[in-house]
Amino acid sequence: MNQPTRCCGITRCLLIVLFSVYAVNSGNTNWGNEAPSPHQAVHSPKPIRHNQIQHRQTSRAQSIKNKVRNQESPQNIIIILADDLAWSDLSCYGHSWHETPNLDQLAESGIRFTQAYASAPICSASRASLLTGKSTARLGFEFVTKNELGTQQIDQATPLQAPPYQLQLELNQLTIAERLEPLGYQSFFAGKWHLNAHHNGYLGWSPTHGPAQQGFQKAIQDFGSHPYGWKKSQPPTIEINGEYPEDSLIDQICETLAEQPNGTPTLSVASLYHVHTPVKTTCQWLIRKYDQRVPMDSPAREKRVRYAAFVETLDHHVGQILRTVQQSDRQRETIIIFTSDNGGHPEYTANAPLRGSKWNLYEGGIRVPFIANWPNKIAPGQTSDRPIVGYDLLPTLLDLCKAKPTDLRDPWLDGKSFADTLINHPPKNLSCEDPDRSTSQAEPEHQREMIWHFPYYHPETGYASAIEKIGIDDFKVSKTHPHSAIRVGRHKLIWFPETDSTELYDLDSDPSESINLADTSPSLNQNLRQRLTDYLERVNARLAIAKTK
Ligand SMILES: [Ca+2]
Repeated sequence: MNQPTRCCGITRCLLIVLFSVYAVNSGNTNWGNEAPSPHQAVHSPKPIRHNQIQHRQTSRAQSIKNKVRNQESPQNIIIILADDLAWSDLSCYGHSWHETPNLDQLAESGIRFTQAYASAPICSASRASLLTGKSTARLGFEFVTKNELGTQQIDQATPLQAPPYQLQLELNQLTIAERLEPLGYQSFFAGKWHLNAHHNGYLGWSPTHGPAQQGFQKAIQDFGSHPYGWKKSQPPTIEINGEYPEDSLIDQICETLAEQPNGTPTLSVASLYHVHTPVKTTCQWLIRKYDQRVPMDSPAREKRVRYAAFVETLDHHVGQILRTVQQSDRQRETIIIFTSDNGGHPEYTANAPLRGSKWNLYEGGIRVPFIANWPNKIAPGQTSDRPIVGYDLLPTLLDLCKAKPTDLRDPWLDGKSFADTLINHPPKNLSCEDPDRSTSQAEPEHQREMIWHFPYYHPETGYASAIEKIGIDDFKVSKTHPHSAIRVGRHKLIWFPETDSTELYDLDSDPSESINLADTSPSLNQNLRQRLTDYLERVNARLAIAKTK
């Protein structure tokens, strides 16, 4: 079996380890010294050499800060990451009964992408890719973290064996926080991490591979009002229209954003647990509201009523964050990115017109909402059909923050900057940019490759009873076989190693992936298959391999 590429030399590894130690030791130096509350697990700073480190950090940040300000880069970057939110779930993406006024407003005053993708159809892999700018194939991180090392065991005989589980994002991988730190940015992470082996309970942060070890100076672990945070009994229900339960995660995110000092460039990642299962709400008024709205003949109606309440709760939380930014005097210098880590859950939401769902590489599993808002730079009311993918975010932010062009051309990055679409929309203004600034200039957009790689089976429990065919709005979990995909221009090819077969779709004319062109367009099929194979070989991707007898 091939081993995943590991990209650093010894010197680079040492530097990264030293930086990680420094990041832990200097944690919380930027936004005050508040004591962690009982529900909060902040990575504590060690007191040694605290003042010295803080002084060095502050003076360095000050000099770079002035440079950043002069170049009109965003002083404040906020990434709001939803969990499992489907492409079609928001009202501004066409949902007919979900009410999402805050996200709709964010889109109306910024830009909304209609062909944005997550890097993976599943949590951990998608998040690892988003934070590093690398594909899951290159990272060798294609599935979700587990409690311990092992290999996938399925309750039905399968011809292939998936690669061993990956338990964490390795420390030698540079995250967005670590890439922005040399440009003077301080970083804050709150919420769902899911990039280490579960520690002290499901989704618990590890003391060795948590956000503090990956470049975030401040980090808050808290489940808030999501059912993950419920104790043994369900909290009291809320009957009054418009009232929501207290959410300690959102409160702490807002407090931190409000405390961020003017003049310090910051990156904040608000990684929210909604709308991931378990889909339970204490807001009875929302249940009543959507019980009136969801059509009586809707499949999975009861689940969809609860899910609608969940989506509106997510929107409420985003609204709290947006209001905090609006009430600060940093709003015009703040870029807000909103997206989801993977497609919608098949049992709870309709992904139509897209085929598939979370856990597979049809469009419903990977196409997600993506909104960007920056009052100073992004023209309001824009919509873009440019295909972008989660691993593009890191080079895009580096581009906006005026990283060196050589950093953007890092051969280990898979992402391409789409900064030109953000700040120069409509495209006629592209000539204002230095062509060396954006990597997207280096390759014609219609030739650009996007890659997804999922060499696993799913579900691990209940595979035998899962439905065989992946359709549109199944409202059931289906069997996912190992598969990989490539999109170039309007075409997408999916390769299934079990049968060494391919499916080829024209996404412009057939977004539902219903007409397989593999046999009728053999030349194109062969071309994309070869490009996918070449890429997987080039990055030494881990493959599902034949089982030994
Ligand atoms: Ca997810």
